[in-house]
Amino acid sequence: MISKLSELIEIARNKPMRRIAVAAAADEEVLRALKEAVGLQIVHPILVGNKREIEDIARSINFDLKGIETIDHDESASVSAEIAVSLVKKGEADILMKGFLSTSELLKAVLDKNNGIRTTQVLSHVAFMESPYYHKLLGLTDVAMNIAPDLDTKAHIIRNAVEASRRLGTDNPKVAVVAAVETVNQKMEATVHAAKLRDMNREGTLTDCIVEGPLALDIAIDKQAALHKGIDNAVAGDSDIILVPDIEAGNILYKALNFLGGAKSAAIVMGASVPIVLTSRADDERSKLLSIALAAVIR
Ligand code: COD
Repeated sequence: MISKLSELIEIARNKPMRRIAVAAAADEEVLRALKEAVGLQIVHPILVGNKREIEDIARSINFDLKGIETIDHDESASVSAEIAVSLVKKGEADILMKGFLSTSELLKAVLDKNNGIRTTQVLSHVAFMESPYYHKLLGLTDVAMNIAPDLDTKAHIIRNAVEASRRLGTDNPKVAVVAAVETVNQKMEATVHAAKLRDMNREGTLTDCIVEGPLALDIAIDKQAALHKGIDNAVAGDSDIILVPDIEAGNILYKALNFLGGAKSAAIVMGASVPIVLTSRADDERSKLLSIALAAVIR
């Protein structure tokens, strides 16, 4: 398993260069990250959006667009998303990336029954966090796509994160299904789901990982806290993946780690025909670059 997100860049550089279709590409942070990724020979972009705006931004950041295709259009961002998705569908791009448009606008184009790039799988977001207070990378899922997943969807979200971890070198990752407490309380759905997911793992319907839950976050990541509470299992204090109860809890945890916890992150959406780079405005240029590298490695 890689232990630092910067290793993603080295691994991606040793893989064939990936073609990345960027929807609504007229975004300075996105173009800055792409400029670096192109310089490192990780990706070859196809930029979709208003060509004049893209060129103006590129000029202002000294990003030489020579040899880079721009698909010019003047319509809305959702049209940009449709064009970028169609490039993937036609086999002309290996990765999809979000530019200056909302997450849901891009995902709607991805999920479109006729023109989208869904597979039979559930799509879900997984972020890998590098925190100065944790001894290894920590996968967080799903903090950006599935709003209030039911039990079955949570099982799929775990499978996607397990697959992402496997591709980064961790077989049989330890999955903590987090909640507010360690005991099942029928009034707290997260605890009920956690116990069922743990049972599914024990029964062999959720495989290639070790699932424990419900666990409070401190128990999931801190061995001393776990032992203090008398909890001693393989996952407690050593989680590889945290499954959050819903998008609200997840998004707040993700942003708290980034903005208050000094963490770095790389994130993608799994489960479509190609990885999707779905960074948000809150993510800095480095995190966007790391996410591009993650997508290139996972692809
Ligand atoms: N995986 C596979 N298929 C899906 C998924 C999924 N995760 N979600 C929906 N579908 C399918 C449904 O089965 C259905 O066939 C079709 O897509 C439409 O489903 P709806 O009507 O439930 O979905 P939408 O289009 O209203 O919304 C899907 C979004 C992904 C846009 C929605 O869940 C969403 O807005 N998520 C939050 C995105 C966001 O704002 N993130 C912010 C964090 S930065």
